[in-house]
Amino acid sequence: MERFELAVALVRQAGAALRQARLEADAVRCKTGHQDLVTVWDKKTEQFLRQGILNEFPADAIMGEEFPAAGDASPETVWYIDPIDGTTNFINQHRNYAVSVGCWQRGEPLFGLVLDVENDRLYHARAGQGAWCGERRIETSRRKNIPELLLFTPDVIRTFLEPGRDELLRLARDVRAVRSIGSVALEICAVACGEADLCVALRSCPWDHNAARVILTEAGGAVAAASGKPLPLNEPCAVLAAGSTEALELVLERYGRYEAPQQ
Ligand code: 2AM
Ligand code: CA
Repeated sequence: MERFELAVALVRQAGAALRQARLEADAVRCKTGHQDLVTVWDKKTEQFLRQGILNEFPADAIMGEEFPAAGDASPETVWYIDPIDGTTNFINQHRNYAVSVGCWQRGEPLFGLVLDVENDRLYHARAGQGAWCGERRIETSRRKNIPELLLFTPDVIRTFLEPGRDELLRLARDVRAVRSIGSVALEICAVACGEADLCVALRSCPWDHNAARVILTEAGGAVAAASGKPLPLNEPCAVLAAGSTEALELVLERYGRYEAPQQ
């Protein structure tokens, strides 16, 4: 089986298990604080995905959220996996969470998969072959008139209301509306399918955005670091995603380049 087919099968199986999952109160733990959570299901699902990948492709490296990076120091093929993107939603809502799996080879994207688990919607893209939601081809909205844009962010308070966010707050006031799902992967996919026009995620990790960025760029969109620099592959970064390169550049030009403070 090829990597893409394997990934689709694993992600679908993981989604089916998560839909059945019921959380016991003691199955939730705080990681860095009360807003950064992990459940037994995050760990179980990541283990399941890792096992499935490494059984077939033992030389591949995996960067996932819940376990230390595995594999070669300079591997040819790297997988970025987030077993549950939107863990808070998984716990409190049991919807609006995703399984995210991206795969890159020699620094170039191979494919990205983001499963909106409860809606059973699989966003997928292979490099050079367009972006899809299930059987449906998707593309970005192409809107670039700022007052018409819908902006998604996974964390409204940190994005707009912390010190040093004046320009981002001005952007929030100038766009048509701000919405939050609480899952970076699903918010970037919302831009990919034209349901949103911009996404600003100031604390995003490679497993949060690398699968979705392939889907977005295949759908005609663009991503960059919020500083305007290219979005790195292997480091946490403040992410700006838009429906087109033009829209991305317009936002950077009018609202400045946001340099994330050192963590
Ligand atoms: P998670 O659910 O996988 O943790 C909203 O909280 C979004 O930001 C989610 O996509 C969430 O991913 C991500 N997120 C939460 N805490 C984070 C952290 N400490 N660093 C980076 N991303 C985080
Ligand atoms: Ca996660």
